[in-house]
Amino acid sequence: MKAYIFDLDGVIVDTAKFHFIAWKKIGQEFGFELTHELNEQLKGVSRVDSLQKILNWAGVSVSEEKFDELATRKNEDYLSYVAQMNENDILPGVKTFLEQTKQKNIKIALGSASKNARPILQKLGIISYFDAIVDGNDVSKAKPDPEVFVIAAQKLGVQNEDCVVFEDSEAGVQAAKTAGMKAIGIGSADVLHQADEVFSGFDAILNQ
Ligand code: B16
Ligand code: MG
Repeated sequence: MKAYIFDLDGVIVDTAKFHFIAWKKIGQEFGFELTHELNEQLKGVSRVDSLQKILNWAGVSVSEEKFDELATRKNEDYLSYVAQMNENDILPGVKTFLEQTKQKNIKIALGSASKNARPILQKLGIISYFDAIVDGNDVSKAKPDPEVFVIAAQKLGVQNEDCVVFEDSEAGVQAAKTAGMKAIGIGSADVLHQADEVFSGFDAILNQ
């Protein structure tokens, strides 16, 4: 394998819990309680598509203006949690794994749906590991469409079949498989059944 493509939220850093808290608050404004189970369907999904799903679950429709206001407010709330993060919030084993990947001359890319990916990597002090970054600002089609990973492979100059994707979301695993890449699930095999292999985290990969 020539390249590793990493998802951000839930793989490199546990920002997934901040997305959950912020979306839960938005749902409550419409009397809807977001559960952990339904939240799985929001992982890896763009901000706009996530809000649309929540409004559908809540059984409400809003004006375009209100929709934009809700998406903006959710992001501001999310960023207030992100602002408190530092290097210690990088998930266990990730930095060592990135270091070992560099030493093996395997290329490294980020393939994230988040529009906040670059500032988060900067804040965590690990942006310099990445040979290419593709995030929510660079794609027109959200996961499970493979676009984000296909662009990452192109930017790295490698074939799709030479890439391994590390993903915590169902949508992301599906995107990787559609792109013809190997998908390593980070999380639970019950949720990520389409992945080629599933690990609880990078510590588990390093210890295998
Ligand atoms: P933002 P990933 C995804 O990031 C998250 O999993 C998903 O929950 C979020 O809605 C999406 O980014 C958009 O994030 O609001 O920051 O643009 O997992 O693809 O790294
Ligand atoms: Mg993710």
